[in-house]
Amino acid sequence: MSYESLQHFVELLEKKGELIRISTPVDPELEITEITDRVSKSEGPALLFENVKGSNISLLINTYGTYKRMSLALGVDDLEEVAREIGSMLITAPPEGLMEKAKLAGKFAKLALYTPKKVKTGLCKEVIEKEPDLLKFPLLKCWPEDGGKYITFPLVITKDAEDGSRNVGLYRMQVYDKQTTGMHWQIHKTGAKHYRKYEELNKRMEVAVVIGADPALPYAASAPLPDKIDEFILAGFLRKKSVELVQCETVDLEVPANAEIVIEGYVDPKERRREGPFGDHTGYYSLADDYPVFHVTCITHRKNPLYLTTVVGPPPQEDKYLGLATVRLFLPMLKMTFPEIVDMNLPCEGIFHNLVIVSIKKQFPFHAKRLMNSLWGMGQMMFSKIIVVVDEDVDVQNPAEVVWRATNNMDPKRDILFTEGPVDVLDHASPMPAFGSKMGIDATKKWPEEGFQREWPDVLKMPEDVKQRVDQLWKNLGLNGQK
Ligand SMILES: [Mn+2]
Repeated sequence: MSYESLQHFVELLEKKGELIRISTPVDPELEITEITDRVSKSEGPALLFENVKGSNISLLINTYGTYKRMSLALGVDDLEEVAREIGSMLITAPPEGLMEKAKLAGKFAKLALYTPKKVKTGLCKEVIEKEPDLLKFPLLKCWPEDGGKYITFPLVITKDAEDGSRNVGLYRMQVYDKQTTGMHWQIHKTGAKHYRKYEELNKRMEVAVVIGADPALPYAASAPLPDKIDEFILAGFLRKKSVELVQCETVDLEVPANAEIVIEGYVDPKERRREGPFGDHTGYYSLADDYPVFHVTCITHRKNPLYLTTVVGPPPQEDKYLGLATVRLFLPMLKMTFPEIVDMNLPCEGIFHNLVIVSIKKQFPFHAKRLMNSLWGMGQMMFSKIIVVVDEDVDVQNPAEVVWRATNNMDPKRDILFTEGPVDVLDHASPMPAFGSKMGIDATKKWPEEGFQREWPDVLKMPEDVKQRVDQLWKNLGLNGQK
């Protein structure tokens, strides 16, 4: 199902008891972070702050902060419904005949149904300000050593200078004054690639920034799509209805008609300004550095807009569920390339890319090492610092089981593989920024063909019939209340 706007989603959350309105005055400097941190760590509700000091605009946070709300944001009761649908669009074996090929093409053609539609006007045009002032919004200063106030959940829209392909990315924006912010696109991000082309052409790049829209949109912007795939098509597919776009006032870009707030402007080539530090999703400060500068030319918004924001910090935080959704939704696609993959877990405590645990149905000797190398060569999986590969019968969603099984099954000298390459820009331990080493751990059962000459023992397992007999006996054992 699709939501007409973020406020429509808020109404639904409120009906379901998934949102609390807070009318007590609170300070956007640190206080909202501390409140949200406590609530998100206890899997609490979305929070709508109606009385943020220094602003007349309400602030929405922890919107996606549980599995249930993440699912609701994509219009389903359980994310796995979306994963199954994506899986059914894909196939695990190449099509054999013409009929299969036609069917497959038909399934992908469904995506074309969800290309964005241009409309004349929308909610985001209710107020148009040509003398824009960013400081009227309830901007957060999240952590004590932060370089200033930040827009933390902006959808940053840019277009490729050559082919016009659109990108929607999430890059934090440090607000310097009423009409100037930083633009923190890291070197590997598509926004930065677009900007590099404009710099080569020595041309100004137009940018539009959306704050708050149908909840499928911010999720789509967070998803690791290939460069040329429009995030708005993914959003349309997720909400089962094309995203409606309107033309901006001062730049040649389109934005979602139902957006709460739109900030239009440009980034000049070569201009840089100190940005940061910022309390980041690693749970550490990312250091100050020089980044491009965004100049605001116009702000449009709904009459009573909601300011959507988030905080990141020591995990778990709200971003846990955005990351989780990505793992579940993208797993069917990964399985198409690697049918040996059974399941995958990127624990939020591993900041997603620091630790990847993957289970496989091992098909040939050294299969685990082959998979590690493949993953390090794939899109954003290249940032994986540690990849642990286990056999299919290990539940990767249970970290305790992974520790038990993986550490038993490995001989460090034989089973650890080191490699080097680009690492996440936020990695503070790598010897150089954005470059460092990665480690793979083959924790699968070792085969004779892999040079393992000893006997490999079975893992302990109680037969199902014994378990069932004990279930029957249970009430007579006087162990009520015990598991
Ligand atoms: Mn993209």
